[in-house]
Amino acid sequence: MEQFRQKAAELKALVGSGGKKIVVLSHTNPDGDAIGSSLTWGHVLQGAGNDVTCILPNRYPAFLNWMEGIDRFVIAKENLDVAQKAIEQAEIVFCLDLNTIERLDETLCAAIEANTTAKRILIDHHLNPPTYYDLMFSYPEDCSTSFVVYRLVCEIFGVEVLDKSDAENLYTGIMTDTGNLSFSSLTPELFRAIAGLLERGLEIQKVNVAVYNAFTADRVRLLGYTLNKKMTLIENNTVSYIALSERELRRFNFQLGDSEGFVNYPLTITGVKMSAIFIETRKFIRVSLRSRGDEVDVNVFARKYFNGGGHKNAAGGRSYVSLAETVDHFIRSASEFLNHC
Ligand SMILES: [Mn+2]
Repeated sequence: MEQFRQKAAELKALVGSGGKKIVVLSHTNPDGDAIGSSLTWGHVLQGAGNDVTCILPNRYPAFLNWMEGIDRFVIAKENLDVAQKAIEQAEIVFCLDLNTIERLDETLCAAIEANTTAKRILIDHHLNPPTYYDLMFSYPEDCSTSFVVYRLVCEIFGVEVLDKSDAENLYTGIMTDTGNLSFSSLTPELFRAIAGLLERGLEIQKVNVAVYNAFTADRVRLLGYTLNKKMTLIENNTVSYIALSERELRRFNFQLGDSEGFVNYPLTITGVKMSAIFIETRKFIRVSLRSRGDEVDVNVFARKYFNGGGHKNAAGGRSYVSLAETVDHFIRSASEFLNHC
Protein backbone atom coordinates (compact mmCIF):
# COMPACT_ATOMS: atom_id res chain seq x y z
CA MET A 1 0.00 0.00 0.00
CA GLU A 2 2.79 2.41 0.97
CA GLN A 3 4.59 1.49 -2.22
CA PHE A 4 1.44 2.19 -4.23
CA ARG A 5 1.16 5.62 -2.57
CA GLN A 6 4.77 6.41 -3.30
CA LYS A 7 4.54 5.44 -6.95
CA ALA A 8 1.24 7.29 -7.32
CA ALA A 9 2.92 10.41 -5.93
CA GLU A 10 5.64 10.00 -8.53
CA LEU A 11 3.00 9.71 -11.22
CA LYS A 12 1.14 12.73 -9.89
CA ALA A 13 4.33 14.79 -10.24
CA LEU A 14 4.45 13.73 -13.89
CA VAL A 15 0.86 14.25 -15.02
CA GLY A 16 -0.92 16.14 -12.23
CA SER A 17 -0.23 19.66 -13.47
CA GLY A 18 -0.95 19.01 -17.14
CA GLY A 19 0.82 20.12 -20.29
CA LYS A 20 2.20 16.71 -21.22
CA LYS A 21 1.86 14.90 -24.54
CA ILE A 22 0.54 11.50 -23.60
CA VAL A 23 -0.33 8.27 -25.38
CA VAL A 24 -2.60 5.70 -23.73
CA LEU A 25 -2.26 2.34 -25.40
CA SER A 26 -3.97 -1.01 -24.93
CA HIS A 27 -3.86 -4.49 -26.40
CA THR A 28 -4.81 -6.10 -29.72
CA ASN A 29 -8.41 -7.39 -29.82
CA PRO A 30 -9.34 -4.98 -27.04
CA ASP A 31 -11.94 -6.14 -24.52
CA GLY A 32 -14.19 -4.29 -22.07
CA ASP A 33 -11.40 -3.85 -19.56
CA ALA A 34 -8.83 -2.58 -22.09
CA ILE A 35 -11.34 -0.05 -23.40
CA GLY A 36 -12.97 0.97 -20.12
CA SER A 37 -9.64 1.55 -18.38
CA SER A 38 -8.07 3.42 -21.34
CA LEU A 39 -11.07 5.67 -21.91
CA THR A 40 -11.32 6.71 -18.28
CA TRP A 41 -7.58 7.13 -17.76
CA GLY A 42 -7.32 9.15 -20.97
CA HIS A 43 -10.31 11.30 -20.01
CA VAL A 44 -8.96 12.02 -16.52
CA LEU A 45 -5.49 12.91 -17.84
CA GLN A 46 -7.08 15.18 -20.44
CA GLY A 47 -9.16 16.78 -17.69
CA ALA A 48 -5.93 17.58 -15.85
CA GLY A 49 -4.75 19.57 -18.86
CA ASN A 50 -2.68 17.01 -20.74
CA ASP A 51 -2.80 16.35 -24.47
CA VAL A 52 -3.94 12.72 -24.69
CA THR A 53 -4.22 10.30 -27.61
CA CYS A 54 -5.80 6.90 -26.90
CA ILE A 55 -4.64 4.20 -29.32
CA LEU A 56 -5.85 0.66 -29.98
CA PRO A 57 -3.99 -1.70 -32.35
CA ASN A 58 -7.24 -2.85 -33.97
CA ARG A 59 -10.96 -2.15 -33.78
CA TYR A 60 -13.07 -2.86 -30.69
CA PRO A 61 -16.04 -5.25 -30.86
CA ALA A 62 -19.31 -3.65 -31.94
CA PHE A 63 -21.14 -4.56 -28.73
CA LEU A 64 -19.05 -1.91 -26.97
CA ASN A 65 -20.01 0.87 -29.43
CA TRP A 66 -22.27 2.46 -26.80
CA MET A 67 -19.35 3.37 -24.53
CA GLU A 68 -18.99 7.13 -24.18
CA GLY A 69 -15.86 8.42 -25.92
CA ILE A 70 -15.09 5.16 -27.73
CA ASP A 71 -15.07 6.93 -31.12
CA ARG A 72 -12.09 9.00 -29.95
CA PHE A 73 -9.75 6.01 -30.13
CA VAL A 74 -7.18 6.09 -32.90
CA ILE A 75 -7.30 2.60 -34.43
CA ALA A 76 -3.73 1.95 -35.55
CA LYS A 77 -4.73 -0.63 -38.14
CA GLU A 78 -6.90 1.97 -39.88
CA ASN A 79 -4.95 5.15 -39.10
CA LEU A 80 -1.36 4.09 -38.70
CA ASP A 81 0.10 7.53 -39.53
CA VAL A 82 -1.84 9.27 -36.78
CA ALA A 83 -0.96 6.55 -34.25
CA GLN A 84 2.74 6.58 -35.16
CA LYS A 85 2.95 10.35 -35.02
CA ALA A 86 1.31 10.48 -31.58
CA ILE A 87 3.74 7.86 -30.26
CA GLU A 88 6.68 9.67 -31.83
CA GLN A 89 5.77 12.93 -30.10
CA ALA A 90 4.69 11.44 -26.77
CA GLU A 91 6.45 12.40 -23.55
CA ILE A 92 4.68 9.61 -21.68
CA VAL A 93 3.35 6.31 -23.02
CA PHE A 94 0.92 4.46 -20.78
CA CYS A 95 0.36 0.77 -21.52
CA LEU A 96 -2.92 -0.42 -20.03
CA ASP A 97 -4.09 -4.02 -19.57
CA LEU A 98 -1.02 -4.90 -21.61
CA ASN A 99 1.69 -6.85 -19.87
CA THR A 100 4.09 -7.07 -22.79
CA ILE A 101 4.63 -4.63 -25.61
CA GLU A 102 4.89 -7.71 -27.84
CA ARG A 103 1.10 -8.03 -27.58
CA LEU A 104 1.05 -5.14 -30.08
CA ASP A 105 1.88 -5.53 -33.73
CA GLU A 106 5.42 -4.91 -34.93
CA THR A 107 4.88 -1.41 -36.31
CA LEU A 108 3.55 -0.11 -32.98
CA CYS A 109 6.34 -1.90 -31.09
CA ALA A 110 8.89 -0.28 -33.36
CA ALA A 111 7.32 3.16 -32.88
CA ILE A 112 7.48 2.80 -29.09
CA GLU A 113 11.03 1.53 -29.16
CA ALA A 114 12.08 4.37 -31.48
CA ASN A 115 10.87 6.97 -28.98
CA THR A 116 13.65 6.54 -26.44
CA THR A 117 12.90 9.68 -24.43
CA ALA A 118 9.27 8.97 -23.55
CA LYS A 119 8.57 7.56 -20.09
CA ARG A 120 6.89 4.15 -20.31
CA ILE A 121 4.37 3.40 -17.62
CA LEU A 122 2.46 0.16 -17.10
CA ILE A 123 -1.01 -0.05 -15.52
CA ASP A 124 -2.05 -3.69 -15.52
CA HIS A 125 -3.20 -6.81 -13.69
CA HIS A 126 -1.54 -9.58 -15.71
CA LEU A 127 1.00 -11.96 -14.24
CA ASN A 128 4.74 -11.76 -14.98
CA PRO A 129 5.06 -8.20 -16.29
CA PRO A 130 8.34 -7.39 -18.07
CA THR A 131 10.72 -4.89 -16.51
CA TYR A 132 11.32 -2.38 -19.30
CA TYR A 133 8.86 0.15 -17.87
CA ASP A 134 10.03 3.25 -16.01
CA LEU A 135 7.12 2.99 -13.60
CA MET A 136 4.90 -0.02 -13.01
CA PHE A 137 1.44 -0.31 -11.51
CA SER A 138 1.19 -4.06 -11.90
CA TYR A 139 -1.32 -5.78 -9.61
CA PRO A 140 -2.05 -9.37 -10.64
CA GLU A 141 -4.22 -9.79 -7.55
CA ASP A 142 -6.59 -7.08 -8.82
CA CYS A 143 -9.59 -8.20 -10.87
CA SER A 144 -9.11 -5.76 -13.72
CA THR A 145 -7.04 -2.87 -15.02
CA SER A 146 -10.15 -0.72 -14.61
CA PHE A 147 -10.00 -1.33 -10.85
CA VAL A 148 -6.30 -0.33 -10.79
CA VAL A 149 -7.21 2.85 -12.71
CA TYR A 150 -9.95 3.59 -10.17
CA ARG A 151 -7.44 3.28 -7.32
CA LEU A 152 -4.95 5.52 -9.13
CA VAL A 153 -7.55 8.17 -9.94
CA CYS A 154 -8.70 8.26 -6.30
CA GLU A 155 -5.12 8.54 -5.05
CA ILE A 156 -3.90 11.15 -7.54
CA PHE A 157 -6.89 13.24 -8.54
CA GLY A 158 -9.71 12.33 -6.15
CA VAL A 159 -12.84 10.37 -7.00
CA GLU A 160 -14.78 13.59 -7.84
CA VAL A 161 -13.00 13.92 -11.19
CA LEU A 162 -14.88 10.84 -12.43
CA ASP A 163 -18.10 11.67 -14.26
CA LYS A 164 -21.00 9.34 -14.98
CA SER A 165 -19.45 8.07 -18.23
CA ASP A 166 -16.11 7.38 -16.55
CA ALA A 167 -17.97 5.42 -13.87
CA GLU A 168 -19.83 3.40 -16.53
CA ASN A 169 -16.65 2.74 -18.49
CA LEU A 170 -14.69 1.55 -15.46
CA TYR A 171 -17.60 -0.63 -14.34
CA THR A 172 -17.74 -2.19 -17.81
CA GLY A 173 -14.10 -3.23 -17.41
CA ILE A 174 -14.67 -4.62 -13.92
CA MET A 175 -17.84 -6.44 -14.95
CA THR A 176 -16.46 -8.05 -18.11
CA ASP A 177 -13.17 -9.14 -16.49
CA THR A 178 -14.93 -10.77 -13.51
CA GLY A 179 -17.69 -12.57 -15.43
CA ASN A 180 -20.24 -10.10 -14.03
CA LEU A 181 -18.72 -10.21 -10.54
CA SER A 182 -18.61 -13.96 -10.29
CA PHE A 183 -14.91 -14.89 -10.63
CA SER A 184 -11.99 -14.43 -8.26
CA SER A 185 -10.48 -11.20 -6.88
CA LEU A 186 -13.84 -10.06 -5.52
CA THR A 187 -12.49 -8.17 -2.54
CA PRO A 188 -14.12 -5.74 -0.10
CA GLU A 189 -12.00 -3.01 -1.74
CA LEU A 190 -13.51 -3.84 -5.12
CA PHE A 191 -17.06 -3.49 -3.79
CA ARG A 192 -16.09 -0.23 -2.09
CA ALA A 193 -14.82 0.93 -5.50
CA ILE A 194 -18.14 -0.05 -7.08
CA ALA A 195 -19.92 1.89 -4.34
CA GLY A 196 -17.70 4.84 -5.25
CA LEU A 197 -18.67 4.47 -8.92
CA LEU A 198 -22.37 4.36 -7.96
CA GLU A 199 -21.86 7.67 -6.16
CA ARG A 200 -20.43 9.10 -9.39
CA GLY A 201 -23.63 8.21 -11.25
CA LEU A 202 -23.09 4.63 -12.40
CA GLU A 203 -26.32 2.78 -13.31
CA ILE A 204 -25.44 -0.90 -13.09
CA GLN A 205 -28.60 -2.06 -14.82
CA LYS A 206 -27.94 0.19 -17.81
CA VAL A 207 -24.41 -1.19 -18.25
CA ASN A 208 -25.66 -4.76 -17.82
CA VAL A 209 -28.25 -4.35 -20.55
CA ALA A 210 -25.80 -2.55 -22.84
CA VAL A 211 -23.14 -5.27 -22.52
CA TYR A 212 -25.13 -8.49 -22.16
CA ASN A 213 -28.37 -7.85 -24.07
CA ALA A 214 -26.96 -6.30 -27.19
CA PHE A 215 -26.14 -9.19 -29.48
CA THR A 216 -27.19 -9.87 -33.05
CA ALA A 217 -29.52 -12.80 -33.85
CA ASP A 218 -26.57 -14.37 -35.73
CA ARG A 219 -24.45 -14.30 -32.60
CA VAL A 220 -27.14 -15.96 -30.49
CA ARG A 221 -27.61 -18.65 -33.17
CA LEU A 222 -23.84 -19.19 -33.35
CA LEU A 223 -23.81 -19.72 -29.58
CA GLY A 224 -26.64 -22.27 -29.85
CA TYR A 225 -24.86 -24.10 -32.66
CA THR A 226 -21.55 -24.03 -30.79
CA LEU A 227 -22.91 -25.52 -27.57
CA ASN A 228 -25.17 -28.04 -29.28
CA LYS A 229 -22.90 -29.30 -32.02
CA LYS A 230 -19.34 -28.34 -31.18
CA MET A 231 -18.75 -28.74 -27.46
CA THR A 232 -16.71 -31.87 -26.70
CA LEU A 233 -15.98 -33.26 -23.25
CA ILE A 234 -12.80 -35.25 -22.59
CA GLU A 235 -10.75 -36.42 -19.59
CA ASN A 236 -13.73 -38.05 -17.89
CA ASN A 237 -15.93 -35.03 -18.59
CA THR A 238 -13.64 -32.65 -16.72
CA VAL A 239 -12.29 -30.80 -19.76
CA SER A 240 -14.27 -29.18 -22.57
CA TYR A 241 -13.13 -27.89 -25.91
CA ILE A 242 -14.81 -26.13 -28.81
CA ALA A 243 -13.26 -25.62 -32.25
CA LEU A 244 -14.86 -23.25 -34.76
CA SER A 245 -13.59 -23.10 -38.33
CA GLU A 246 -13.58 -19.96 -40.45
CA ARG A 247 -16.25 -21.57 -42.62
CA GLU A 248 -18.58 -22.14 -39.69
CA LEU A 249 -18.03 -18.59 -38.48
CA ARG A 250 -18.87 -17.21 -41.92
CA ARG A 251 -22.16 -19.12 -41.91
CA PHE A 252 -23.21 -17.00 -38.94
CA ASN A 253 -21.81 -13.70 -40.31
CA PHE A 254 -19.18 -13.68 -37.60
CA GLN A 255 -18.20 -10.24 -36.28
CA LEU A 256 -15.21 -9.51 -34.07
CA GLY A 257 -16.24 -10.19 -30.46
CA ASP A 258 -19.13 -12.54 -31.30
CA SER A 259 -17.45 -15.52 -29.63
CA GLU A 260 -16.67 -13.50 -26.48
CA GLY A 261 -17.84 -15.47 -23.45
CA PHE A 262 -18.57 -18.76 -25.29
CA VAL A 263 -15.66 -20.39 -23.48
CA ASN A 264 -17.33 -19.81 -20.11
CA TYR A 265 -20.47 -21.91 -20.77
CA PRO A 266 -18.88 -25.38 -20.43
CA LEU A 267 -17.70 -24.38 -16.94
CA THR A 268 -21.35 -24.32 -15.86
CA ILE A 269 -21.35 -28.14 -16.17
CA THR A 270 -20.72 -29.93 -12.85
CA GLY A 271 -17.22 -31.38 -12.80
CA VAL A 272 -15.77 -29.36 -15.67
CA LYS A 273 -12.57 -27.70 -14.50
CA MET A 274 -11.05 -26.45 -17.74
CA SER A 275 -12.62 -25.08 -20.92
CA ALA A 276 -10.97 -24.19 -24.21
CA ILE A 277 -12.15 -22.60 -27.44
CA PHE A 278 -10.29 -22.49 -30.74
CA ILE A 279 -11.30 -19.84 -33.26
CA GLU A 280 -9.81 -20.14 -36.73
CA THR A 281 -8.67 -16.87 -38.32
CA ARG A 282 -6.84 -16.37 -41.58
CA LYS A 283 -3.42 -16.22 -39.98
CA PHE A 284 -3.62 -18.46 -36.91
CA ILE A 285 -5.94 -20.18 -34.43
CA ARG A 286 -6.99 -18.01 -31.50
CA VAL A 287 -6.98 -19.98 -28.26
CA SER A 288 -8.97 -19.01 -25.14
CA LEU A 289 -8.76 -20.98 -21.92
CA ARG A 290 -10.78 -20.80 -18.72
CA SER A 291 -10.80 -22.68 -15.43
CA ARG A 292 -12.52 -22.46 -12.07
CA GLY A 293 -10.89 -22.34 -8.65
CA ASP A 294 -7.33 -23.31 -7.77
CA GLU A 295 -7.06 -26.73 -9.36
CA VAL A 296 -6.10 -25.84 -12.94
CA ASP A 297 -3.87 -22.86 -13.72
CA VAL A 298 -4.59 -21.99 -17.35
CA ASN A 299 -1.91 -19.28 -17.34
CA VAL A 300 0.71 -22.00 -16.87
CA PHE A 301 -1.06 -24.21 -19.41
CA ALA A 302 -1.21 -21.43 -22.03
CA ARG A 303 2.46 -20.61 -21.56
CA LYS A 304 3.53 -24.23 -21.76
CA TYR A 305 1.48 -25.36 -24.76
CA PHE A 306 0.02 -22.39 -26.64
CA ASN A 307 2.55 -19.50 -26.81
CA GLY A 308 0.39 -17.43 -24.52
CA GLY A 309 -0.48 -16.58 -20.96
CA GLY A 310 -2.84 -14.51 -18.85
CA HIS A 311 -4.33 -15.26 -15.47
CA LYS A 312 -4.82 -18.38 -13.37
CA ASN A 313 -8.47 -18.74 -14.42
CA ALA A 314 -8.43 -16.98 -17.79
CA ALA A 315 -5.70 -17.11 -20.39
CA GLY A 316 -5.16 -17.14 -24.12
CA GLY A 317 -2.69 -18.05 -26.80
CA ARG A 318 -2.17 -18.79 -30.45
CA SER A 319 -1.61 -21.83 -32.57
CA TYR A 320 0.01 -21.76 -35.99
CA VAL A 321 -0.94 -25.25 -37.14
CA SER A 322 -4.31 -26.33 -38.58
CA LEU A 323 -7.50 -26.41 -36.52
CA ALA A 324 -7.49 -30.23 -36.44
CA GLU A 325 -3.83 -30.32 -35.39
CA THR A 326 -4.52 -27.70 -32.74
CA VAL A 327 -7.31 -29.84 -31.28
CA ASP A 328 -5.04 -32.93 -31.26
CA HIS A 329 -2.32 -30.92 -29.55
CA PHE A 330 -4.84 -29.71 -26.97
CA ILE A 331 -6.14 -33.21 -26.20
CA ARG A 332 -2.60 -34.50 -25.65
CA SER A 333 -1.54 -31.43 -23.67
CA ALA A 334 -4.60 -31.51 -21.40
CA SER A 335 -3.97 -35.16 -20.61
CA GLU A 336 -0.30 -34.53 -19.85
CA PHE A 337 -1.03 -31.40 -17.81
CA LEU A 338 -3.84 -32.82 -15.70
CA ASN A 339 -2.34 -36.24 -15.10
CA HIS A 340 1.33 -35.48 -14.70
CA CYS A 341 1.62 -31.97 -13.30
MN1 LIG B 1 -8.04 -7.01 -18.06
